[in-house]
Amino acid sequence: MARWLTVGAAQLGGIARAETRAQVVDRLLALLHQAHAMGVELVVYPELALTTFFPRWFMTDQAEIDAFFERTMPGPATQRLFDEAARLKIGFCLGYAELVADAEGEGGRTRRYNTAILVDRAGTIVGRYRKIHLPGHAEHEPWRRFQHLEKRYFDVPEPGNEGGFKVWRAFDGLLGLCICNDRRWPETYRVMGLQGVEMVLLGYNTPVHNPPAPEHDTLSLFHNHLSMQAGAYQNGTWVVGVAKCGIEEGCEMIGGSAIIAPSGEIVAQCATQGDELAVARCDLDRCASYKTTTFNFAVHRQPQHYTLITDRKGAVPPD
Ligand code: CDV
Repeated sequence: MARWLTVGAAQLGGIARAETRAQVVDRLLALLHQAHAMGVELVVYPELALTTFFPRWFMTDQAEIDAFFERTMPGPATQRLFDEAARLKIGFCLGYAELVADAEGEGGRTRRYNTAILVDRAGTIVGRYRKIHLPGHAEHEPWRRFQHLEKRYFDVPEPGNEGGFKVWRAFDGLLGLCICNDRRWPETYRVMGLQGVEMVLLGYNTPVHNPPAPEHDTLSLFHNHLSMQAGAYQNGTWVVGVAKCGIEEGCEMIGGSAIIAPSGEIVAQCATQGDELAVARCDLDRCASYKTTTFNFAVHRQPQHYTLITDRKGAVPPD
C-alpha cells in the first residue's frame, strides 16, 4: 500500500525591506508554477514569507511594526496566490505575521502571532498554527550585530482552541505545522507524534550568526538538519523544512531546505541560497514502518517516567 503525496519545499532567497507584498507574491507564484510543472500537490513556503525578517530591527512605532502584519488571510495581496493555487489544484503552507484585532477568547485584546496556515487544494484554509517557541529577546540589545525581537513583536498563543501543536486530516494524511525555532524542540514533534502525525511542515529564518553563542555559527546548518532528522525518525514522520535564506538586509541566513523521510534520511534538498524548489514524492504509508515497531508509542513509551517534562520548565540539578 502506498499513499503518495508530492511535496515541494519552496525556498526563498532574501526579501528586501523595500520589497512590496506584490513583488513577493510574484516570487511565490513563480515557485508555484514550477511546482505545477513538476506534479507537486503541496507547496511549503518559509516562515514570515511575505516580508523581510523584521524582528532583526528594534522599532517603537507600532504603526511601523504593524505594517509587516496581515489583518486578513487571504488579503488584498495574497488573494491571487490562493486563486492561482486553487486553479492549479495545489495546496500550500504559508508563514506570515498575523494581527488579530479584538481577539476572541483573549479578552478582546489585539494579538500578534507568527503564524503558518495550511491551505487545501481547493484554496480553503484547513489548519492554522501560531508559533509557540518564540526565540530571541524583548528589549533592545545594541551590542548585537542585529536584533532578534520575536519576544517583543509576537504573542505566545494561549493553550486551547487555536494554540498548541495540532494535527489535521488533510491531503489524505495527518499533517502538522510548526515554525522555525519549534523544530529544535523534541516536544514539538512528540506532541504531534502522539496525534499520529505523518508529515510536519515548517518554515524557518535562521541567521548563520548566533549573537549570544558565536561558537555555534559554523554548526548552523548541521543543527538545522540534526533537529529535523531526529524529529522525523523519533516520531516516524516526514518533515519538510523550508528556509528563507541568503543575504537579507546584510544578514546571512542559512538555506538547506530539506524533505526528510520517516527514516531520518534527507530525500531532497535545495542546493542554492535563493528561490528554489526541491521536490519529493512521499509515501505517507512509510511512516507505519516506524510507528508500528521501534516507535510504537502505545507499546514502548513509559509516560509515568516523563512527568518532569510538563511539571518543570528549567533544569534543576540534584543537590
Ligand atoms: N526565526 C527563528 O525562530 N530563528 C531561530 C534563531 C533565532 C536561532 C531559529 O531557531 O532558527
